[in-house]
This record gives sequence, C-alpha cells and structure tokens, in this order.
Amino acid sequence: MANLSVLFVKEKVINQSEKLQKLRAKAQKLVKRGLDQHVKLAVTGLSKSGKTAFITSFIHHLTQPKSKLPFFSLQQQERFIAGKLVGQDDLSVASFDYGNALNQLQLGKWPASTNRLNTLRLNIKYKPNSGLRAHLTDVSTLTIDIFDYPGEWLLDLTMLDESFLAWNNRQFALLKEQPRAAHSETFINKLSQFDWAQEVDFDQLKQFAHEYRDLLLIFKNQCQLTQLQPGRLIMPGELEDAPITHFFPIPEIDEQTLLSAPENSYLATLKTRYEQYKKDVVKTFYSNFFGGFDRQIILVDLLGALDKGRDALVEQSDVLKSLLKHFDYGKNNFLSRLFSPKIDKILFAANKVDHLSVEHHKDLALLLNNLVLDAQNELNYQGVMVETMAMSSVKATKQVQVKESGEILNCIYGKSIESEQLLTYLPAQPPMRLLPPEQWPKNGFNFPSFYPMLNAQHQLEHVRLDHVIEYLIGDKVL
Ligand SMILES: Nc1nc2c(ncn2[C@@H]2O[C@H](COP(=O)(O)OP(=O)(O)OP(=O)(O)O)[C@@H](O)[C@H]2O)c(=O)[nH]1
Ligand SMILES: [Mg+2]
Repeated sequence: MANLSVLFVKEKVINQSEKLQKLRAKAQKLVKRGLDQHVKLAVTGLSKSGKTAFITSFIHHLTQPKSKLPFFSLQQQERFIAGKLVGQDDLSVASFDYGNALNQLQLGKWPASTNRLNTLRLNIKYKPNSGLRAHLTDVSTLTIDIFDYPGEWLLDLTMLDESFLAWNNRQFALLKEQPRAAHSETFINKLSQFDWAQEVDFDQLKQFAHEYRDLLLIFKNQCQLTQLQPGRLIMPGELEDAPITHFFPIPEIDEQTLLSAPENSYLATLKTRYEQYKKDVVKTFYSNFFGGFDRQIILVDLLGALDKGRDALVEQSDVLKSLLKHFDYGKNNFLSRLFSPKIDKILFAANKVDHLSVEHHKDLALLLNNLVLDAQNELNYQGVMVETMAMSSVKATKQVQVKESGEILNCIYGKSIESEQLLTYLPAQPPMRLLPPEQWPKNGFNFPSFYPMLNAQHQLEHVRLDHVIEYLIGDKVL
C-alpha cells in the first residue's frame, strides 16, 4: 500500500513538472517574442535622392552571408546569422520589387524612378550577446519595416500647414523668380489676362493644369528644383489625370477676392480642389503611412544641388527642414515604444559621395552638417540623437591616382551617364559650408553622374553603408 501511494505521488510530481516545463516554455516564447525587436525605418528623401538604391543595397548587404559590413557590430562580432525578406505586414500596399531593383544594379543600371507606394519587411536573425535576451535564447530576430514611395509625394506634406491663399501666393511668387521665370513667362501672361471670377469651364481648367504640370516637369528635370506641388500632378500614381490634381497657382489674390468669388467660379473651384487634395490625398497618405517610425535616414543629394547652383542648394535644405515638422521625434520609453513610437535617432546622409575623391568625403558631410545645423539643435533639444554622414549605397566609381606634371591627382573612374563613356575625372572639392553668393564659384560646380560599378568579383560595393546600418539599428541587436 505504502509503495503504491509513493508511486502515485511520484506520478503527480512528474505530471506537475511536465506542466511546469510546458508553462516555462510558453512563457519563454512570449518573452522571446516581446524581446524580439521591431523597427519601422523611415527612408526619407526628395525625388532622386537615392531612396530606392539605398533600400535595395540595404536589403542586399543584410541578406548576403559574405557582405562586407565591417563596421556593423553583428558582423564584427560574428553574431550575424542571416537576413531574409519575409511577408510584409500591410497587405494593401504593393511589395517592394527587390528582385528587379537588384537585377538592374547588377547589370550596371540604376533602378527606375518609383511611381507608387510599396513596402517590405526584412528579418535579421542574430546571436544576442547581452542582457535578458542572451539568457533566454540563442537566436533573436530583428524585424525591419520600410516603405518606398515617389519623392514628389513627400513634398506635398508641407501643404498641410498652408491655406489655399498662402499656398497660391507663395507658389505664384516662385513662378516669377529665377530660374523658374525663364520658363514660365508665357504661362504667367496667360494667367494674368484671365478672369478667375467667371464660371468655371472644367476643360479649360484641365488645360491650365496640364500646362502647369509641364512647367513642373521642366523645373524638376532641367532646373533640379524641389518645391514642386502638387506632387501628384507630376507623379500621379493611381491618380493619373484625376480632377483632384487639377489645380495650380494663379496671380496673387487677397482674402476679400477669395471670399467674394462665386461658388461656381474658377477661383472657388481651385480652392475646393486644393482643400480636397490636402484632405483626400496628402492627409490620407500621411496618416496611413507616415506614423509609428522609430528611426529615420534622410538621404540628401547635395552634389546634384551644388551642380544646379546656390538657389537649388538653399531650396533643397529649406524643403528638407520644413518636412521634419511632419514626423514625430522624441525619446522613447517602454510604453511609447509599444503604443506611439517616436523617432529617437535620425541620420542625415549626404548620398553619392563616391562622386568625390576620398580626401573630400568629409567636406560633403561638413556641408550637410552646416545646412541642417539649426534643425539638429532643435532635435537634440527634444532628446533625439542626430548624426551626419557622407555615404554611398552603391558605388559607381573607383578611386584612381593620375600623375600630371609630376603631381599626383586623386581622381575617380567610372562610366559616365552623360557620355556613356568610361572616364577618369578629377572632381572639385565641395564647399564645407553654404557659401555666400559672392563666394560662389563663377562657373559653378560640375559633378558628373555614373552608372553603378561592380567590383572584380561582380559584387556591389558601398561607401560607409556599414556605418549607416550600425547607427540605425546597431543598438537594437545587442
Ligand atoms: N553614385 C551614386 N549614385 C546614386 C546612388 N544612389 C542613387 N544614385 C543616383 O541617383 C539616382 C536616383 O536614385 P533612386 O534610388 O532612384 O532615387 P529615389 O530617391 O528612389 O528617387 P524617386 O523614386 O524618383 O523618388 C540614380 O538613378 C543614380 O543616378 C549611390 O549610392 N551612388
Ligand atoms: Mg525611388
């Protein structure tokens, strides 16, 4: 009898310890899930700043076992296991076409300009090396969500702060300033002779909108200007020629004129279109996709702007600074990270630095630093970490030394996009700060563009992408 009861008790103990083990495993799984980190990375930049190339290179180097990312702590400490693109979170958005973008780069071409919103999710598996995570698990996962979109759509965010009256008068004033004025004279004359209080003819309105769109395309492609609104007029996505995009600035108006305009007039229609565009297009895009970021990289094509002159450089930095208002910045605590994350680290990256000789890389970083200094101060004040770097997601040139008249010149070598020829070029030194107009070089700057260049092993290379990755996510993979 006694033996039997001992057996019974033993069985009970075994059952209980099995249950306990199961419970412990379940708890471990939950804790593990809680500890697995998740980053929503904002890749921000104006049109042609290099967002798509950056995202492609970012994925490529984090999904290759033999990538060269010496500054990325996971690689340095041999804790990187593998990276993989996995099913995206938001099924209503198109997937980032990584295969195609990578294929283009590997063929020595740049990916096409983005014309719709798309997204991706990247998982990185790694060995944790410290804290609770390292005690609980041998393998952790960091999940990274990224959206890619046409740069033009980003610019529309600044409209959210502006009434139709303010937007109209500011945009019209811009049309009259150089370098826009050189192209917009005929359009301005036409608008100036028009009676905006008369009853609207929608075909005529559409005609004006098309003419304005053609001008915006010239400002973008020939003048490299950045204030191009409404963005959907030049990069419509699913709104190709939709009436909601048919509005444009007209000669300066005052509040009284606007208030007294008949309901069916051109003027009242333009105002309604503007307000509707803000509400249905800009706000919707903004609230659906521009919330909940944890980290941000702002890609800046300073060399492209330097090429176009001082005005383009100033306009670019003003626009970038005004865009910052539309993101949530601040220090995170546990609860805010779960329920309303804020961007607590931001990187301003002067992209395409491979267009310079190595000795001038730091000058480009200093110039960017100089341009965003006041914004940086404000962000630091809010507890946000800010860094400025010069980088290149995909190298398009290699450094070569050329001897001329006994002097060694540090040049770059690559296939020029303009001439389609391989060329050796001695790039100028960029200024380290915004030069006053009187010090701006008379002949301006000239930084030619190059096709992507693979190394001898047919692999893509980068400049400081590893520093960028370490800065953006290094602290999430400890
Ligand atoms: N040298 C160099 N050029 C680059 C790099 N990244 C982008 N470019 C150049 O910049 C152009 C635009 O790059 P994208 O990645 O398409 O820029 P984007 O910001 O996605 O542009 P949108 O889709 O139009 O908003 C490319 O066609 C290249 O000419 C880089 O890392 N190095
Ligand atoms: Mg793109």
